[in-house]
Amino acid sequence: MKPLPALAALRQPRQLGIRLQLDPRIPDLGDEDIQLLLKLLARHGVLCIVNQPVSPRELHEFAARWGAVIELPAGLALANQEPGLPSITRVGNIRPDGSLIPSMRFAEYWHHDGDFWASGQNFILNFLSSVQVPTVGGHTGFLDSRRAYERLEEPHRSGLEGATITVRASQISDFKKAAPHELPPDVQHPVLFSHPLTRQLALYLPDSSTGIQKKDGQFWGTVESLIESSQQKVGIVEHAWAEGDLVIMDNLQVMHRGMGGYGDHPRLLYRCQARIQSPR
Ligand SMILES: O=C(O)CCC(=O)C(=O)O
Ligand SMILES: [Fe+2]
Repeated sequence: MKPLPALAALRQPRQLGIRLQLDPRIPDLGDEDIQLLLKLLARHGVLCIVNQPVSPRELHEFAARWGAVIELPAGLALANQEPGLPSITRVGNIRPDGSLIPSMRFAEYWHHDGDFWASGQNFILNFLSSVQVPTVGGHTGFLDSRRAYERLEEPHRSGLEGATITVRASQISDFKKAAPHELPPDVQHPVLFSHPLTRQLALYLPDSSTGIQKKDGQFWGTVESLIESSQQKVGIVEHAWAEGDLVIMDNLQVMHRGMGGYGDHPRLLYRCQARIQSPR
């Protein structure tokens, strides 16, 4: 899809992910531009702003205009953060000194970033800036969890009312090397929730081995089975990165995953996260 100017994109019907071409550089955007982008993000779930290479500092400052920037402990950030700027995680396989981390595998399963924070604290936006694109693989997948709710048939829909999923950070595979003090406590999320900006219902399907508990405490099924059936119904969008892409994603209405397949080809994305306080 050809990238659109932001105002034209506002007239587009909802679709998962939209490509934008912005004239000013990201650091030069005004407050009203950010408001417009937030509206677009609330509608489309993912924005890809093309041709916007940014430094780690610029990415941090841009994210800070949307919400409170999150600084993760190293053990929750691949132990590969930008030196002197721990809010920037270096996603991929390149260390700050340029050396390659062999056989890197990260986040190659469907998830919402921030699902280990308590409900109300998990409205997390990701800002991913593509620095180095591997010659093979390395795409990122997106799954529309709002549409997944809309496509949910009875009796599943009512069966999931009041259902919850427990997230144990210690069981998240990417956090296996985290020190115990870096791991947040267990949290429980409702599977059905109303998005704080759009008020649309969506599914929230965090990574959890404990499965989905119905309102009456009975086991509903595994999270993987609901993700799998959602994926079959709504499909996925696979983003093939170009250098300079700046992708913003709303972790409440979209799931994502690394699609892998880049072996030891160099791949680097800068990632920053900002928390939006949910309006009450
Ligand atoms: O590597 C990817 O494509 C996705 C990584 C990811 O899940 C993240 O940065 O939050
Ligand atoms: Fe992620």
